[in-house]
Amino acid sequence: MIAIGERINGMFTDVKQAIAEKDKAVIQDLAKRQTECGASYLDVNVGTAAADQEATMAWLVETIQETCKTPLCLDSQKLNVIATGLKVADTSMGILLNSTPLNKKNDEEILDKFLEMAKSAGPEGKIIALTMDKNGVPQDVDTRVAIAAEIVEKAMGAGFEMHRLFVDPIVLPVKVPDAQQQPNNIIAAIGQIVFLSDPPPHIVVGLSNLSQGAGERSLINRTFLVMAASHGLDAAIVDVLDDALVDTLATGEMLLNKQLYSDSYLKAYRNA
Ligand code: THG
Repeated sequence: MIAIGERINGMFTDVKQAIAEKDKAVIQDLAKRQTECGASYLDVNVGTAAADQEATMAWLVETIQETCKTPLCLDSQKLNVIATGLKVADTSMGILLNSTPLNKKNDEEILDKFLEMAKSAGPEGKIIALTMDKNGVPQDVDTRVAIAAEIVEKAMGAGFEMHRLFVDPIVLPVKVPDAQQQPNNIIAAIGQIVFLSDPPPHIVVGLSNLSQGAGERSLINRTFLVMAASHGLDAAIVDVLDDALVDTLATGEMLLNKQLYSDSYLKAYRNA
């Protein structure tokens, strides 16, 4: 599983405050701890409170890079904010641009722009594309898979290799009324997306969305994570600082024969 550390996100009160006070230590501590806990990428999201989102993205990227070399996952709904992050990011170890829908009402070419930006970042430039289009976020399995198929086709047409494409079927809070069918739909969609191409694209979710507002957050997150992993999910934006979640993931991957069993498999997973 490719773990993308979720914690450097202005949605969290400590990060929001650190951004407001330009407190580098809080951000750098989160960057280091998530890296130690096995994050392959660090998600960087300025949140909604920042007055100047572009300047905040640049500050976060530079602040993180002063302390570690972990590749970044630039996370914004705004193309200009991602573009600003990309300008100051060290892309030599890789970069993930998060995220684009298939298309937008006011921007039919948004996916093509993301593909071009990722290509300009070198061979390890990658993107996350949401199974979402100008009509919004689909709730059913078939539309999710159909949009994923169009994303895969466009990426292939642009000569963008599948290992550089992450498809995100979009996880929503299970607590929302009438949303309880969604986790199962997402798992069904994942099971089909893996057959869209050979090799398939990566499949990623923002896991913590699932449990927003719920009581048993960590339990809900880690249970869904292993269920989805058994159907082909191979990446996730997660709280890598959650030990129970990482242990469950390690156990799931061992049972799926993706990690070798030994009596010390939990330790081995963390050291890998
Ligand atoms: N897909 C993609 N990118 C994403 C998401 C996605 N990026 C953002 C988000 N979703 C994934 N990251 C988070 C980070 C935090 C939370 C949820 C998802 C979260 N935060 C607490 C809350 O809202 O309750 C913050 C409260 C606090 O502790 O301060 O739940 O789906 N591609």
